[in-house]
Amino acid sequence: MFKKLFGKNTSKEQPFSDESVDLVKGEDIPTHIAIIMDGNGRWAKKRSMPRVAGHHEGMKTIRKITRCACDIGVKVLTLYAFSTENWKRPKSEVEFLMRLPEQFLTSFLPELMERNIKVEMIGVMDSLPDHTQSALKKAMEATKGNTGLILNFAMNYGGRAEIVMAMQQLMKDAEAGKLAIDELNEQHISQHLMTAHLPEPDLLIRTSGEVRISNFMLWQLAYTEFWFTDTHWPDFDETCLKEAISVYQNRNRRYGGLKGEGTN
Ligand code: V07
Repeated sequence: MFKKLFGKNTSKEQPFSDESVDLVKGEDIPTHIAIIMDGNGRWAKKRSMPRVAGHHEGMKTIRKITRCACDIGVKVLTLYAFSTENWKRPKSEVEFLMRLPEQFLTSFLPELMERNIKVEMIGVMDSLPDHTQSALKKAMEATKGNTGLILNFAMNYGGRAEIVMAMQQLMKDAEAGKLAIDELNEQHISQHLMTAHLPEPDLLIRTSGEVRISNFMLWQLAYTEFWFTDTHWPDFDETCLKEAISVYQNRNRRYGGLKGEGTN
């Protein structure tokens, strides 16, 4: 029952066949995939390496998965890179993490341009270090004319904080007489989130065995399919991504086109 509900990775018991990977080539590719990239520290610990080595390796996985998502025809890839909770980590680790966007972009920006990928952010940029903010701004600026995959990084992001900010704006609108309280609806809230211009995620992936959403895109995940795997983020690869998409496609097939008609 649990496996049925959550599609937990069963690849150890049932080797994932090439035949099922082929499903990905068909129709019904998820438009928007969101990923909680967990397990970098655990990956490093297993190898007696410092946690930061896991983060560095995790960055390489982002490149691999971005390329793969782009090739498959995914339109939006949202990656949870830094949560509002992550500030509680040791100062040296936070400082290392804040250098990763610069490192990533220095080596990967040319390929992002070649592949017509647009970099976007959700989260509160203001409280990030200046050097991190400039790297992020530079990447967004350089790729703003690109029309392919949207690579959306969640940086200093928290789902509840995002909803609070939307509500603050809506209350200001109400106070200014621009919105009647009785007319407040779900669309108003969606349109005031940082993802207002994006479709909601079709598929959420979380790596490394934790089965929770940890304050990630709380509003936007209302109808999203969830897929959890025990694989640590640095070990996540193209086959894992295709397996997740294949599970998503099979679930959707089972709905028989009834999705959005009150069955979910
Ligand atoms: C971070 C590496 C991947 C695993 C998860 C946590 C550690 C890439 C970025 C990044 C962010 C914005 C951007 C370009 C790259 C990143 C942080 C952590 C904070 F425009 N990886 N990565 N940012 N990790």
